Amino acid sequence: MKKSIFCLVLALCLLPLVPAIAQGRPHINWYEVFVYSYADSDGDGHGDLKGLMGRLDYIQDLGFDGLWLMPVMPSPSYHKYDVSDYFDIDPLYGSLQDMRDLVAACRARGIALIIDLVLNHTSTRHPWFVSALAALREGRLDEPHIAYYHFSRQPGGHFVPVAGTDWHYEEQFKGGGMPDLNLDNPDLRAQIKDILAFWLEDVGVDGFRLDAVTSYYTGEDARNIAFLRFLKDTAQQLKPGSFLVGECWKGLGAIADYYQSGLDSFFLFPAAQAEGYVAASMRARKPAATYVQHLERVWRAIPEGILTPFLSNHDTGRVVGLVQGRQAVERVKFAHGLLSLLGGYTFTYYGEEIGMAGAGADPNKRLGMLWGEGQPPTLAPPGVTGGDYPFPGAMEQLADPASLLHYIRSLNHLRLELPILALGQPGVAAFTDDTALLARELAGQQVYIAVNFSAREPREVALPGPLRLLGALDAGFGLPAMPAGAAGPLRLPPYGIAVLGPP
Ligand SMILES: [Ca+2]
Ligand SMILES: [Ca+2]
Repeated sequence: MKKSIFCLVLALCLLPLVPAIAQGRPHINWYEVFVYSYADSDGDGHGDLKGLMGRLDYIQDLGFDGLWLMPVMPSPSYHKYDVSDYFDIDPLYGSLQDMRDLVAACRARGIALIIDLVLNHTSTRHPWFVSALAALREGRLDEPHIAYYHFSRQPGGHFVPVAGTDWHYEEQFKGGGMPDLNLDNPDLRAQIKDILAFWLEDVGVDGFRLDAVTSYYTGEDARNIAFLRFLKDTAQQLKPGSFLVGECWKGLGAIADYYQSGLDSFFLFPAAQAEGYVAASMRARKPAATYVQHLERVWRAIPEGILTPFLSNHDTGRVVGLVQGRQAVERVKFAHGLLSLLGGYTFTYYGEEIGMAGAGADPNKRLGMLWGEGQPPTLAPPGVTGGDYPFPGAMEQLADPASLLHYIRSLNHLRLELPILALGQPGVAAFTDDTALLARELAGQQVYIAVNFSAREPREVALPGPLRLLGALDAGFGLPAMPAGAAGPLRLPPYGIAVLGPP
């Protein structure tokens, strides 16, 4: 066994880790829901807030204690990433009262609720933009909303002509009907404060997932970070302990820099997708050694911030495709297990718990949740060209203890029982080509996590002393066997993961 240098670092500088959510316990197992495709309460074929509310027992039973809703504000698009009113709920999803009811129902279950906040751009249908265009066409250049956007007479790469005028507007997500906002405008900043106050105080959500944070000021990381600090400070003043997580779709170094903003966390994009840490390590010739290298790089780059690892979201291919799991569900299970070993807040995209498949065009990744027992999913989003359901629906998987759903449920509950897995200071005790013994330390307590990366062979892992089995995950090959006397070695089945603590 090679000793990792990281265990030395771990021993020398164990810092107390302060959870990011100040009020109450931190929420560590997050579930991303596309309301449009989740659960329909009124029979119109589209998901809605009341439908989601009817599934909160399911979400809670799966061990999720945080919920991220993709945009719920009025918008002309099906995905709603182009907002036309920041102070309401899209009528397809329900009403503000439904949202307040959902907030209360989540709170009663101990589930934190955050919503997508899209501030880089609005819809072209937003009244601010409509007023600005009308004024430009009439030559009223002092109309205040013109300064909410970036209008120019110079055509350029990301500038789109305004019909009937010689003006152009900035649009970073070109062709989407999404004009970029001028986030320096003081009146707009005041509006943004009002938006945060409305959702945090009046509606009562627990925070935001901040969309496209590197596009606020494209190519200007320092200004993006400063704007994020403004958002975090504003949210903190309005509602201490509110949770803000940012979409910084960049490499590890850039993500680490963005933690300077004071935001609670950033999605760890390098862990996700087919080339990410998890899927790439599973394909590697020396999977454990490869994974440990990734872990140590991440922990060095972001030594104090809490990570937000995920495997897939609404913009990426689903996990089944990332790990060739269609004929080998144990690969999908192990990928979820491995992800959680990064530590931090894990985010699971709806439908991953049943192994839904979808890649390529965005709508393929956003199909209706399959509840099963003969219930049809919600209507497919416009533009679907693929995606399917390789495994049974949620109700069938709930009844099968060997299902993918039950693996994720066990994983989430293990993290809830042992928050040290998510929030502890991480380290690597030892590793071989295909086994690893990881460590977590929090408030003077220590646990070890033993992992067998082999897909076919059982492996033995030497233990540093007598330990007790605290929990284990069975990917389909059985549970680990604890040796007599508890001093090791521990025998792990293929893809086995065991958590061990002091005897
Ligand atoms: Ca509906
Ligand atoms: Ca922008």
